[in-house]
Amino acid sequence: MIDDIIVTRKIFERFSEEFSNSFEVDVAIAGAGPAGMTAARYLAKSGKKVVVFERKLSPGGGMWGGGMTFPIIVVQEGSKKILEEINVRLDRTEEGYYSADSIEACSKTCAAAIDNGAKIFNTISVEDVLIRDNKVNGFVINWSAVEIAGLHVDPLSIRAKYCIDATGHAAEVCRIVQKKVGRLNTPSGKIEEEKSMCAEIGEKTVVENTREVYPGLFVAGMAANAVYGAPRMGPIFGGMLLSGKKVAEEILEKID
Ligand code: 48H
Repeated sequence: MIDDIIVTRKIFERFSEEFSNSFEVDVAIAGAGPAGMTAARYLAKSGKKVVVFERKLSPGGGMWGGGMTFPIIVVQEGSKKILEEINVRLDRTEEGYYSADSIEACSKTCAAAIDNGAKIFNTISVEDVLIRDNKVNGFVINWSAVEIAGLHVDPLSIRAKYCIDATGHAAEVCRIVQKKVGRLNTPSGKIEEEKSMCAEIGEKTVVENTREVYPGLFVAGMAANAVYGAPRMGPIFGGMLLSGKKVAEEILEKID
């Protein structure tokens, strides 16, 4: 016999326990794309308490769809190790270029973050930040369903020693800080905005642009190029993975 109420209680009790265990963390990440999930994996592997908030039902961001929905991604020599570490099978196509099944790369990237102890909450959107003493020290979150329905429902907050904006092209968290605080650590003090496609430059700059953009807030992945005015790069994902690894390393150097 299956008791429907036991099923309901199990879901509610386990969610309550896991959610309340995530109210104060070492690192909070907005966005579960390749950059955010790779950062989550390395941070959690180093013993940090990590929570990821993802607006959509599925984590993985833009990596599922490969290039124009052909489910294949390309990575380059310097980044292939990040996928090899999690047993993604790579085909060497030409000198320095490797291809992978995007569904394998995406699902293993997500699984590795979870296996190392990161907690992902899907269907939750970051809608604001907590700021104390001119430092970002947490996220303000709400159900994506509330956001999508446009309901007037106040959000909740979580505290983190460091936060990462890994929201992709939109750079949503940096945009919020720009709007509410007025100044980011960029040449103009504002978001410089993403430039048109150039894989060669975009792949290099996405790693260089991965940094602390406001005290307590790091930017990684496509959001880093949007914030610092660099090009997009199409379906080559090495830069996203390297950016996720770099942001984890930078935070690990700073965190208590
Ligand atoms: C919670 C949010 C919020 C929010 C957004 O777009 P992503 O895959 O981002 P990256 O930087 O890891 O990877 C970028 C890559 O996918 C890409 O777009 C490339 C390489 N483009 C090149 C080109 O030329 O176009 O993932 C970001 C995730 C998504 O899942 C969003 O749903 C989520 O962040 N998200 N989650 N709160 N406010 N905003």
